[in-house]
Amino acid sequence: MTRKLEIPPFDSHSERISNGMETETDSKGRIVRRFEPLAVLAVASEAFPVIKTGGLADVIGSLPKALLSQGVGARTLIPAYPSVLAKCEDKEVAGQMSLLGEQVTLWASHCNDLELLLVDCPALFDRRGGPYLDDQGRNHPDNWRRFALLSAAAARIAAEGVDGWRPDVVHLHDWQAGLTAAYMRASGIDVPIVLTIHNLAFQGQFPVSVFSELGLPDHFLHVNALEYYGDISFLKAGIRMADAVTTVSPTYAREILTEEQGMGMAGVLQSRRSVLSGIVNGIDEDIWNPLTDPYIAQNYDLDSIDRRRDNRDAVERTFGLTPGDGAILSVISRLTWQKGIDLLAPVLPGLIDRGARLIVIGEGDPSIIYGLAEQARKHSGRVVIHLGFSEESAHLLHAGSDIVIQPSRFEPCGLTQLYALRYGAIPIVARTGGLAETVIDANEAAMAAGVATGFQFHPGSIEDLYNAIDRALTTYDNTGSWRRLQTQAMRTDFGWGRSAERYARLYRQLTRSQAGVTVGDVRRCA
Ligand code: NHF
Repeated sequence: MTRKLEIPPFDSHSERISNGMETETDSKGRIVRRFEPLAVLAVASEAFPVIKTGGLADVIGSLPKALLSQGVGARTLIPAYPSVLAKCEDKEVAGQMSLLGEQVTLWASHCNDLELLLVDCPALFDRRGGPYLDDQGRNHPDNWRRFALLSAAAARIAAEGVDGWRPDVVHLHDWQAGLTAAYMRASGIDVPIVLTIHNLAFQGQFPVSVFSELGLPDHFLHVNALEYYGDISFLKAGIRMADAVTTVSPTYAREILTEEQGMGMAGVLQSRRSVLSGIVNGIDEDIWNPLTDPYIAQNYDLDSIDRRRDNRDAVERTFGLTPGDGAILSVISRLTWQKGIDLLAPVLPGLIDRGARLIVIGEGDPSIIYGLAEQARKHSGRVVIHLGFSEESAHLLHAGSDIVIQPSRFEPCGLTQLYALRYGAIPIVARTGGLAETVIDANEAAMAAGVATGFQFHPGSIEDLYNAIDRALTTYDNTGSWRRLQTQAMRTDFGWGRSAERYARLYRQLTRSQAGVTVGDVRRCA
């Protein structure tokens, strides 16, 4: 059974205030904030805990819970991959529809704190492999059709609702949901649309030949709509046609407007500059809580931080590191150029000379993995590579490592550094995107002021990465300074609170204004 979202009802004494929230006075005459209930349809290709390949899933899985406290009830639409159907045992049919020539069943399910809607179309989603790649690591050849179907289903729900529920706002995440905006505009569905870009590198670019299969009006094959350098792009459709475009940190929102970091979309984004903003991601503080985390060897908090030692020992044992006092550095990441993982091999000898040890977990580019595997062979017990990813290992590494490195060349937000801060593992991050704004560099002034939480270096620079590691190891050798850094890190607030409030405010602004600027643009291309 689908549980109905419980949102406090309006009060007759309430009065509307400028941000769309409601106020009322309590028995003592104090102003109490109340919210106008709002229903949001979130559309995405993955959602933790039912399907996860990366940080997107964590955000999709944790934002709805935070939005509830803002009076926003979200339902999350994702494809019914086989693993999702297996995990969501408790589900009921919420609708049947025919979309793009396919018969589709819509399931409603409740999982953890998520109200899920599952788009079930076995012909497109019952596959071996993951959401995007087959079991050989190649893109599913019909990804355009798979995610067009997800988008068409979202547009249908926006138009007709589902089991009596209708969204006030549709919130699209990344290219896989981007075409929803096109389907909604094509049918004149007047529900405000927010698009969030989690990583501009992934644009849903497909040959123009598939356009005729999408069931969209011919004039959408236009530079102001889907057309993208002779191809089509689902992400571009979303950027051009959403009422608001957000990305996952204010810094990344600025960076993607530049030719260097705009990944070919800078011009398109500049055309939507007035509706583009950055809202930094939060983390699920219930799941990522060292005091209650079931995956770690010993629970702890700031008051019992010495207990981290047991987790450190567990990390040594689990990953086969030679035990010792030298700092344990971890990398928990996709092993790719974007993540800057190729910068690590050159700094390893220096790091090992200082008595430090390194664990890398993840999957990715074979040439990068090969380089690291060489180092692991050379420095057995001091450098370990663990191919693959598991939630359990990630939690244990945050709890037992001293330092977590994120050397990304660009990083829209990054979540690993937020988990690290919460667990008292000190992040070393490239000064880019969300990394730049969530970690405060431990320079002399920040240390003296007691606000430092980690170390930053210039993205892409091996020398600067080495210097940052060197600075971190020097600080590590000074127990007092290190403890101050850990204390500051663990006190940082990276819950969803403020960011959920910003999303809610944005939704409410849109429901009041119904901008419609891009609809006009698209019509003009006819
Ligand atoms: O944090 C969730 C994540 C981001 O930087 C991350 C990324 C993918 O690249 O928003 O999405």
